[in-house]
Amino acid sequence: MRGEEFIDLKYKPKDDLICLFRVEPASRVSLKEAAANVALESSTGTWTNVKRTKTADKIRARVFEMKKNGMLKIAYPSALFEAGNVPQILSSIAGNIMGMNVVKNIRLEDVSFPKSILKGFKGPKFGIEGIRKMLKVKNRPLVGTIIKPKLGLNWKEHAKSAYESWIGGCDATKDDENLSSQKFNKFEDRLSRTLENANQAEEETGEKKGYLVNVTAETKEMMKRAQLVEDMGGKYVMIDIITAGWAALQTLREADFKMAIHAHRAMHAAFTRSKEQGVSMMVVADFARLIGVDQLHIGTGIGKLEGSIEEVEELSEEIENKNVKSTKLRLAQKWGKIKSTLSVSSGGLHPGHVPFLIKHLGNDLIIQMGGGLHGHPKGSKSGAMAARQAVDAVMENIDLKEYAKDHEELRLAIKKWGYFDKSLRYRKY
Ligand code: RUB
Ligand code: CA
Repeated sequence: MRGEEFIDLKYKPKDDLICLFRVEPASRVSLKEAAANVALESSTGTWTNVKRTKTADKIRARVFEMKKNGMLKIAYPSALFEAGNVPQILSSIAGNIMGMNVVKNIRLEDVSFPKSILKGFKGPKFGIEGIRKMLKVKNRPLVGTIIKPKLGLNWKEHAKSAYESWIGGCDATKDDENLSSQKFNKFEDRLSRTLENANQAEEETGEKKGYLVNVTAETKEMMKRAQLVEDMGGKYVMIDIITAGWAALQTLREADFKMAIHAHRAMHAAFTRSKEQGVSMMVVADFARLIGVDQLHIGTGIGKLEGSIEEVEELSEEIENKNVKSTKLRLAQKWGKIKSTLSVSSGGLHPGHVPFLIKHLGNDLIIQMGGGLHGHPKGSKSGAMAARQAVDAVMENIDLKEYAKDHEELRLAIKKWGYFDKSLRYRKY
């Protein structure tokens, strides 16, 4: 068989990047042939024999585990990669191979980085500890909101909504993924007024308040905007990591601003959603942590967007733990000096979900509610109060309905949307 040398079931990876693939061969193609083609096309081979140099031979990828169900582990010697270049790594391990005719379906489930690759990246600047210090919140989950309506507010309305959310109890308010600098809401205007309001809210509440301002734009423009946020004393920038691109994210992180990076993942589902084809969210999360985002959206398991709570739990471990254990669809990873990234649960959430989220994802979490906060019957400030009350109730181990007896904002929220009781049964108020 052509490409036989790319299969070596005795190979013991050392300084290799490891990929876990699930492969479904095309009809009349054996798994072995499909596996060899994945390894060769993603490293040093092509569709026909070409005389290989010694180096090309030495640094070829090797399939070192192959299961009947199509699960493959492939080792890529680190010499295949340029230090600190995520687009180059992804063009190898998630490039041409995603569309080869010899496979009907192929999904990159996970990757595990060797020390030599970890060394080429900064990782998160703040990490969970740094974020908690910056916002002066010791143990509880952080409460965040996405200003809604996502588009259509002018900068004054936007800043006012953020202010109300902060004084109601939010630690962080953020722009939505598709708000950047539209005619009705220019970046500079929104930024200065919203930061002013953050300062005012800090004075009034004695708490720290973060504004996660979306700097997503063409790379040079994005950097200009990020610089402006730093100059104006902002604590955070937010970036849509998939639509802006990995190189843009690297540029932002490498600039080493004093601010934390909040990563939104809009568009990830275009390639993560299918269980048969594409690249998993686990892989997105790995590269995001490696480059160095401090906070990453990982889903809810309960809200408006696809993804089971088990998947979300695994993602949370992947980005928060120092040492990650392997599971059916996950490879072990020792993160070494790379700090943790804080999990963000967001998308269709309201205060009634809080017991479920904390139970499954723990306290190291940002719980973000957009519609579930600004849609409160009494408006944004009451919505924020309800969100914070829900977190306080869970921290004090009190059922939301019980807590709502003397917390009117929470009562109105769970009356509108329902809630999880202490045994995690979903109930109507
Ligand atoms: C939140 C919202 C965010 C999603 C993104 O608004 O729409 O963009 O959280 O999804 P709302 P994910 O609270 O009104 O649903 O977090 O899964 O990447
Ligand atoms: Ca991994």
